[in-house]
Amino acid sequence: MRYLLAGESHGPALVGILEGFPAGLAIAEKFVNAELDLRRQGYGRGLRVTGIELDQVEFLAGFWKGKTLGSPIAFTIANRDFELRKGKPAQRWRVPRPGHADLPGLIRYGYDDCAPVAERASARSTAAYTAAGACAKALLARFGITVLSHVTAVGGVQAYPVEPSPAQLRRVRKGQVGKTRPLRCLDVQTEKAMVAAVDQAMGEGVTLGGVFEVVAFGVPAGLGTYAHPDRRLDARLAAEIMGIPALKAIEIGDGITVAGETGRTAHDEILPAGRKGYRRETNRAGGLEGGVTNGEPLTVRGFVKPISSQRRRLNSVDVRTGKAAKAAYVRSDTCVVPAAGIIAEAAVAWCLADALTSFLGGDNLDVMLRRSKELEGWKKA
Ligand code: EPS
Repeated sequence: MRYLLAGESHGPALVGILEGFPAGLAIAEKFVNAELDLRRQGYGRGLRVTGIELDQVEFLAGFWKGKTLGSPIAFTIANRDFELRKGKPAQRWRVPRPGHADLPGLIRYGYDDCAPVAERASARSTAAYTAAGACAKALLARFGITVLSHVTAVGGVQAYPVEPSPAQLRRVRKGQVGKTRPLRCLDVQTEKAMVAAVDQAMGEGVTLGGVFEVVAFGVPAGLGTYAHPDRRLDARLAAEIMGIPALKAIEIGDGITVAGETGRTAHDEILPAGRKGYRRETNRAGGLEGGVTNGEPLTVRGFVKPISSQRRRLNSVDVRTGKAAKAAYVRSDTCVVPAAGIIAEAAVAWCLADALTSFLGGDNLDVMLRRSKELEGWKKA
């Protein structure tokens, strides 16, 4: 499967073309819009996403009587900001923000202004990415695979590690719409401390990073391959998740922790289960061994930096004069960690849908479903 996305942050619309979906899949715009809504939410999001953008997807191609044709899907998401500005271009600015693509981007493309860089090097692009991931989720749902996320740290405030169930993650997901779980953290007390940390950061005009965890449930064993580095599922996941703006690191399973342990505790011992079956009592590998899924929940953590647009402007240089100046600030978010979790769900869903279509033959949904039934034992490790 492949995708191509385009669109500027303050241009008329974001657009996407998705290829490789099987024929016969229903994808409701309502479902995609609910995912887009979640991406806009979370405590500490800025005015643009909470007050201006509505993020409604419109499918333009790839469907016949409500189901995919197997041909490319095309969609668009309008930028309401563009209508409100009546198409007026974004302001020029010449003092790059440390941590942003502003400076390396203008060197790369030969601009004398940061605005054209920030038009594309903007988290606005992740709305289209989330829509692409939502389409992938619609496919995965037909095979009983669900991809969910939660926030485990904001600033220095960390939640106690847990192995969440799908029901728990669905609950924090729903809660967020009603603002009762504003950061989608599973632990209410920790979440209160996280909210206080965001309030403090807002007051000080700085931003906060953090950590989210994405868990995919119902993933069959045998997706991905160890055969070549770029086809390993862990490598594919790392590339997609690190492609999300503001991501600086990822961890699969307990990857970072086990680096400090011995081989005695680092692995998930294989136990017999029924006739020719296997089971594990731990999931330190995060559902992936050798770049191939092993039937356990797939678990990936993403580490998000504090975003670089902040009211407390850092030292920088005016690219026109070469003189010291304070970095530009317009309007922005204080904390994007829950949003990054939703975007990373899209990344995980996309990689899994790609691996699934390559395993089952991705042209026709009915054939894929029949094939997956034939491979019954395949579902569980
Ligand atoms: C962004 C800056 C803000 C964010 C934007 C990403 O936009 P603006 O400068 O227009 O207020 O709101 O994110 C989104 C619009 C979005 O949909 O996530 C940036 O500089 O990356």
